[in-house]
Amino acid sequence: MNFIQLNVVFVPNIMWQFILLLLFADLVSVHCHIYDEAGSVSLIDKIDRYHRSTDNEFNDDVNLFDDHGHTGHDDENLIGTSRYTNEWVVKITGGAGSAAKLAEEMGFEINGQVPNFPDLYRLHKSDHPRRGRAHSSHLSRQLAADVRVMWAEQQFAKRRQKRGYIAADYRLFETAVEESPTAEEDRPLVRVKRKSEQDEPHIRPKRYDLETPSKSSHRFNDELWDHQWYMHDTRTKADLPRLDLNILPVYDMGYTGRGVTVVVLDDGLEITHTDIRNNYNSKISFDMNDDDADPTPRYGRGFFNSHGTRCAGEIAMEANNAKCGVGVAFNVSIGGVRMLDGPVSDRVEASSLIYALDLVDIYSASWGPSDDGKTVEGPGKLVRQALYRGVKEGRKGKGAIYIWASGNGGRVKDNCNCDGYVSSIYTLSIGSVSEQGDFPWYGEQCPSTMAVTYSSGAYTDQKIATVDLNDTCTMDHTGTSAAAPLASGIVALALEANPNLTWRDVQHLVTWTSEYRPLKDNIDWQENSAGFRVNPRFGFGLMNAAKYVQMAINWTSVPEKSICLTPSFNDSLPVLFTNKEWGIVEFETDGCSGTSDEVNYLEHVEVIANIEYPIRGQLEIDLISPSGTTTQLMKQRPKDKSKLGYVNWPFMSVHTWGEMSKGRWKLIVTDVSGQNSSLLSGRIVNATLVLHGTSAMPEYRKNGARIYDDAFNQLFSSPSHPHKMATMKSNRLMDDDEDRASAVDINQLRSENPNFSWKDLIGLKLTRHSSSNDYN
Ligand SMILES: [Ca+2]
Ligand SMILES: [Ca+2]
Ligand SMILES: [Ca+2]
Ligand SMILES: [Ca+2]
Repeated sequence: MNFIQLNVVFVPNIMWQFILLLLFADLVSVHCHIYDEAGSVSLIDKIDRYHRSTDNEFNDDVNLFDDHGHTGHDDENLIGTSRYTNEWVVKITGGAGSAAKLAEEMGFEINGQVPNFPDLYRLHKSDHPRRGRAHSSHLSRQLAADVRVMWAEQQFAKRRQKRGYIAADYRLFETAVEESPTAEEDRPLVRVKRKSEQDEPHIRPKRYDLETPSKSSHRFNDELWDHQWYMHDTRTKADLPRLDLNILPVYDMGYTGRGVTVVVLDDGLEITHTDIRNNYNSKISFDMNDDDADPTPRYGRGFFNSHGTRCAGEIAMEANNAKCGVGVAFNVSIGGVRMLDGPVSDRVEASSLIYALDLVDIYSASWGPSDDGKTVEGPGKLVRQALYRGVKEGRKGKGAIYIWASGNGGRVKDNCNCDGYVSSIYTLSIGSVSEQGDFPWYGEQCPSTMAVTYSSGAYTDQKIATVDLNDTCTMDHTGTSAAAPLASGIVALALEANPNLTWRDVQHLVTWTSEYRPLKDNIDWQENSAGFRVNPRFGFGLMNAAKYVQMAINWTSVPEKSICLTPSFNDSLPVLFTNKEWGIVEFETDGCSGTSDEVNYLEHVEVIANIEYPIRGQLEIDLISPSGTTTQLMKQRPKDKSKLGYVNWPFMSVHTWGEMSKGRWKLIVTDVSGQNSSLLSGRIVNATLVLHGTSAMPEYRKNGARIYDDAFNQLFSSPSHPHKMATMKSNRLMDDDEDRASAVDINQLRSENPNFSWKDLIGLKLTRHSSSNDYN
């Protein structure tokens, strides 16, 4: 496509952007409040409106229909296809009576109010196809033209992918089952038992190990407990890589999730499961797909619709009942909202995200737009409102916690910053790390990821144990789907310890307590100028439950947040660039100093940009902060050949967390295709830097920058067992002084043995964890 064509395509947008930009310039200079039909709206709402006032999603949805149109090859992963439904969501003034009258006059049936959204009603057109390819814009226009209607939007079914079942991994798994004598049944539990017989002699702790609290095989009688490697330290030697999330000390502190409510938004929840039923809370559960109170999944062959139940089990399996395993927060109150097993529209997602908002502490979501490496999709109008309402009104104003799986598109080099659910500042997005401490093959990179928990990795790596449908258990839950619920469980433990944590405290705690050390052998770690170590694969690192909860107990809430908007510094927008020469936009900011929007200490940073280019996936976008931290906002996505560019897309980063906002920021857009052929050119039409943070320094940072030590890799010690501290100390000395000559290179081991597993590491000394002082 040549440049002239591009211009034609984008002219309306450019005009529109220009208007918005003017509006923003005005806002920034006078810091005024604006008003809409709902009354007073503050600047923060304005940001939200800015995000949601784009026609970007619409373009991309069109793109989904017309460009990609991939269907069916992995049907089990794809929930619905993109189609317009016969439902309109309409904002109507004058109450229910007025809405009913309007519906009747216009030939619609009214299907009630959208719960939790004042003045929003669901209208159905029964003589209209339930699913149609085309947008019936004439009907939308007809509705919108009525004086009682503020806006009307036809709902369409989005593609939604569960982030658990990964095609390649899955095929391997099926092959393995076929070869086994019990192939006729895909009941993983059968395999579990056989595996456990085989492996037990190797992992049974030695006697002296049992004296340390971390050797906890006998703590619970649950059948999968010994296989929940990510929950208790199964090492038999102190110098092996640590394989757990440090959860047991939290139980020793007395926290098990009691009184905290967590809802899993997914394809249903088997509420009668022996290991779930005692923790099940019907008040926070609902079935959006069938509009009833019972979220029980629709049963089918094999793993069909087991995803939500599996995710819920990781959080809420009952402890010590000899059934399946132990949930991270095993006394938590668990709910399920069934919403993935049917057309997933903006309305369905939004209603789910604030379902029982007055009762729910944590919403856990392990799904999202297709991880196909070419989709750019963010939340629709209602979901943006729902997330915003969630953090503002949830938990009596402290904010609901949204925990999101970062995506499984690593195989196709997808980038989680192309998923607006994950990159939203309101969601705490969680990626995976394998038991080897490696970034898994399915993992997606992006600087909005906050942390990782353990999950599946290479085929030989262990997976996650949890419940399965029909009152069974499994050890084969995988992907970032399995990682996010572990984080939900950890945050639930912290909310029991300190119910006053705000949604932002929960994120700050992640930055302050996640572990860099177990992941340090991976590339691309950097320390930002505030002393936080960050990585586009792992965020701030591996979650450390005990440290998280311990810090949470005496936590001082972070100051109120503010938002400082900075339009680009360049006089001469748009900035042109080609595949031979990059484009740069600069932002000069004083952090809105002296105003109510003052931001000195950064939290999230967003760049909302309009970038035109003939091949979207060839663009890499970097942001350089005033203190020199470079954040890769977008990496190359070879599969993304879209000509649409990025339209008002918010690129989010947490890599400058804690840094000072003031000074000059640089945005650099580069074509990385290395094409020598014909000249390709594009334009950065506009870009706005959005700085989120506080004017005062959060309390927890006042004693200096974060100290990264090796404590996490030591054998466990807890305050209730002070005599174990000595052991830890001596372990540390051993680590430092160990004869490194005999150490083994883990990568070499792996290359020599294709069936290499973590169990092969037992008894070996490894080079990868022997150099402990490189940062101290
Ligand atoms: Ca139902
Ligand atoms: Ca159990
Ligand atoms: Ca993705
Ligand atoms: Ca997020």
